Amino acid sequence: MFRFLTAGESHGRELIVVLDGVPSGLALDLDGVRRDLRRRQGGYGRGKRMSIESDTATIVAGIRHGRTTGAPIALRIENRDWVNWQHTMSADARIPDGAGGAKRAPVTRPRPGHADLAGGLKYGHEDLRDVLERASARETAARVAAGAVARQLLQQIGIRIASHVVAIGAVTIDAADPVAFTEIAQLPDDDPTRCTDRKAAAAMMAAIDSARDAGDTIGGVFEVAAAGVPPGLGSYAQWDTRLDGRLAQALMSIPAIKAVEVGLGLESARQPGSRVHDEIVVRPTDGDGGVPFARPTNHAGGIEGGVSNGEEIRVRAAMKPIATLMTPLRSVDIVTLEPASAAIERSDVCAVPAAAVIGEAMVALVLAGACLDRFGGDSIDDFRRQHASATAAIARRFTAPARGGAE
Ligand code: EPS
Repeated sequence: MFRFLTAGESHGRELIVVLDGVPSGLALDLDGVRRDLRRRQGGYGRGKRMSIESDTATIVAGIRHGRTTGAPIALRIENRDWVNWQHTMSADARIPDGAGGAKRAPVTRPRPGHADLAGGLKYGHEDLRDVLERASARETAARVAAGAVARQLLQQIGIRIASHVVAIGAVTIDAADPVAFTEIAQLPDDDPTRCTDRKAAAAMMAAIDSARDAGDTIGGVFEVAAAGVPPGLGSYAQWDTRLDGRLAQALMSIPAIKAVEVGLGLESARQPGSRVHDEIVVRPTDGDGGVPFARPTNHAGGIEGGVSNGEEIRVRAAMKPIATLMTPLRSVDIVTLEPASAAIERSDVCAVPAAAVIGEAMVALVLAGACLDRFGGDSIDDFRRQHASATAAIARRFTAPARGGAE
């Protein structure tokens, strides 16, 4: 079974991810992992923390001489900021906060919109730092490292994943049709907004500047696209095997995501069926090994009945504004029970471009799991062979000699 778990606090020593179920024999390109980690650190509106960190994954287990062995893969990402927090975050009962200098005050004024209050009520914490350290989006660096491995697995069977930002606050890209995959994939790694519409990108940066000037924060929407996805991933047979459901859960699990859309999404509720559903037309194959069907539109976002239909997968996620405001909202001190302004922690003004990269990782992880469910494979050669054979079997059904007759 393909699965992963992360551990680590925002200002702890390091983040760890264990990724289980990756076939043996995959040549892992660590530069690819580094590249995704660097992309996640970027984006206009990030705070000062990102100038401290320089995220790099170190392989701890599961790889020998550059290839996966089939054993669990463990990766660690150091928190460079740890040196400034080692007493506050010490695991050792004999080292109290303040042992190395000034003691950090406990966090007692929960930030509306953050996990602070709900987490404190649940786990009984008096210092809400015990909540925010793990609820922090810092954890997503570990997901991106795991996602980079999943991406490399998917590349073996021709699946590519890219993302772009479609809205920041009220600024939305000007595009009646979906932005082409090639255009999304061509965005430079260091693009500050990850937006393909240059005019909208400038307005997005201005909106982030205005939020910062007002001591406020701003959210937005990103889209993840996956090309080369074979038909037949996921299933309608059980609720928890539906691919759209699995993608929605994965995207919703990214901190601050409040809504997910597949394909036309919310708009499909406003339009009649004749405008929503993607017609099926005949495609001359000329022996190209593909299926003799085409879809002039892709409102379904590549998924019908919880099953991938061979079109590009298109999913969008809406991120709320970051919960730490430099001009804080009203809150209540959980110790004195007096009204108080919410705590101010160093934070980002906008992290939507970074969230788009995290969205790519989550989509890669879900698709890798769904591909392994469908094609199996203890080794990468098995995985590739079974993918090729399933693709050929679908095409064979529709070639002239087999059609209508017994095999
Ligand atoms: C975060 C607060 C900030 C962000 C952090 C998420 O961290 P700090 O409190 O250290 O300034 O930078 O995001 C990351 C560290 C990251 O790697 O994305 C929060 O409270 O969620």
